[in-house]
Amino acid sequence: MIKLYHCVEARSFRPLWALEELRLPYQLHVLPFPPRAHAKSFLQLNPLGTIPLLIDGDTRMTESSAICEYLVARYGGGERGGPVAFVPNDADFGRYLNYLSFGEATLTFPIAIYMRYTRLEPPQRKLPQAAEDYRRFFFGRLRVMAQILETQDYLCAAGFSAAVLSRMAFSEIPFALTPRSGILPTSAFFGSAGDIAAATGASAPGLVMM
Ligand SMILES: N[C@@H](CCC(=O)N[C@@H](CS)C(=O)NCC(=O)O)C(=O)O
Repeated sequence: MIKLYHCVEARSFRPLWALEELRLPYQLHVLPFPPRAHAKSFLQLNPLGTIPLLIDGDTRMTESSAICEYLVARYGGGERGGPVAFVPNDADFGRYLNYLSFGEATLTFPIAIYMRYTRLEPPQRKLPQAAEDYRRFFFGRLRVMAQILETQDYLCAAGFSAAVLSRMAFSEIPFALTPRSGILPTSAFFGSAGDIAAATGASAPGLVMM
């Protein structure tokens, strides 16, 4: 069975959401954050100490967006349904690849700085100015996606895809950070409320605490 190592409110949310969308059986290992400090045995499985870690037979992956693409390409389509699987000849293939990477490469960096210097660091190391600068930076970048979603329901016209799954990893962030309401049509961006509730982990099948 597929195994996913996950921390709450972290990038591993992306593959967790993908597994739920694909309705795949999986075993979820929820770790305290950061695992390198609070779950040291995890370093034997992933020397990077980062989550996600996905193990599927002999396949081991540690990049959240790539895992989403892997799961959809390998297990999507057919009767199982779930996110759209793109092939090189599809008109939106380039856009799909672009937004598959956009979440991690372009959106997560400013979010990570915001999170670190508002929440994770102790009071004496908090940096309100850096947090505010990168909060603004994040929304400047997000606007590109908002513009696409003004004219269509999903980032790729064909529908819900791993490009949507790769949006920023922290599920509460859009609500916590939105400086003005309505920047994104959230139903298109997030999938259904049921999918999100399932993907938060608490009621997921095969839950294992480690
Ligand atoms: N590019 C990787 C980054 C993985 C990553 O840095 N994950 C963070 C959590 S969001 C982590 O495990 N941090 C703990 C640490 O660095 O010790 C991905 O997209 O999965």
